[in-house]
Amino acid sequence: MAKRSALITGITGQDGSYLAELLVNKGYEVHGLVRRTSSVNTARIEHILDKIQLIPGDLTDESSLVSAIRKSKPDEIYNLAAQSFVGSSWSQPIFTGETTAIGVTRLLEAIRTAGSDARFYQASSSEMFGKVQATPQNEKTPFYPRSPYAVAKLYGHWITVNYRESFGMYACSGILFNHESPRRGIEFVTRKISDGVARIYHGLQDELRLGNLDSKRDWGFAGDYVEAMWLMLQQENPDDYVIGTGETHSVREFCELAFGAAGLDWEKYVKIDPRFVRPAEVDLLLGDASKAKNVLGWKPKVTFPQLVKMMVESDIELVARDMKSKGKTPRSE
Ligand code: NAP
Ligand code: F7E
Repeated sequence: MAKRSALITGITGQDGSYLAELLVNKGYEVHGLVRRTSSVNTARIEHILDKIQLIPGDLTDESSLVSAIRKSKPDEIYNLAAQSFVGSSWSQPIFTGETTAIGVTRLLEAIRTAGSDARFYQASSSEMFGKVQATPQNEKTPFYPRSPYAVAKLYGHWITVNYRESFGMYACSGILFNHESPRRGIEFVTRKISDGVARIYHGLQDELRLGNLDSKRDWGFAGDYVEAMWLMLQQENPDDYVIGTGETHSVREFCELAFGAAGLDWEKYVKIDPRFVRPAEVDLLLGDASKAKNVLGWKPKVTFPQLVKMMVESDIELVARDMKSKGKTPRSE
């Protein structure tokens, strides 16, 4: 039987790297769309570069998307590419809209132009619930986006639903709550904390500046969440699913556990800095993933304490390696 082919946009990102690993292990021919950058940014997929194929392209350039689809002939397309940092979406609202919102339509149109019958996954977000109208949030909860990023994701969600209903496409929107890992971008709060803890542990800095410690998130492990993406495209019918752990924790709790994992007291090091407080906040997110559990048979494996520990241990090791490479001595044990 011919190998199944998948095209992943955003393959250089956190989720793209885990999804590529998952699909390679399942025997897929994996293609990844990569945009032109002035320096190499394939660190997260370095270890599987010989098992995947990279295709140049950008969500702002539809012709490159048509070419990528013609070249990869995918059975499944995972649209993970986006300007994904909520904080930057206020300073770059138009770019965020171009990529995170209209980029979805460009990709859906490219599928039609290329005459492809690939199944389509759209990376939607719990940020769409924003100022939450009910708790916990499920597929029926009304949306109330609170940032240019969330507004853009809401457009991406509805255009996916609309192309499914208009053209009969197998298109799914996965409404994923926050998911983290040692590969998380450094600007997101969890990784900022685990990296900060590691630097403090090794004596490289003596404080960590953060914004709102009261906001609460439903944090899971990215490796568990890419499994749900794949499952959504293996069903008889396309549908939308909420993916979360069903637990919520504050940024403060994350700090407590993360500093604690390194034997440190967070209150001695964390300082509040208004620069990191957002113009509009999402106070509380808590996912109800019952539908995914019942229909897809999905549930998360990594617990919140395990996630925090995994991230802190990884950063302590990463910072130590970096120090050694610069001739500095990291703290031992
Ligand atoms: P990420 O680490 O920020 O990765 C984003 C990816 O998109 C990168 O590969 C980036 O490429 C690529 N990209 C950005 N602009 C592009 C463009 N114009 N054309 C082509 N590629 C472009 O994000 P992530 O955490 O893996 O998240 C994956 C997706 O899920 C995103 O759409 C995000 O918004 C969504 N999501 C994430 C979460 C979460 O908690 N992680 C939750 C819900 C939804 P470069 O490497 O070149 O920058
Ligand atoms: O913020 C608060 C901040 O940037 C989490 C993206 O993957 O998940 C992510 O979006 C919370 C917010 O993630 C700092 O105000 C406090 O309340 O880690 P974050 P996010 O905004 O929840 C969703 C589901 C996505 O879809 C997005 O793509 O932490 N916070 N102090 C801080 N946040 C940051 N970044 N930095 C701080 O210093």
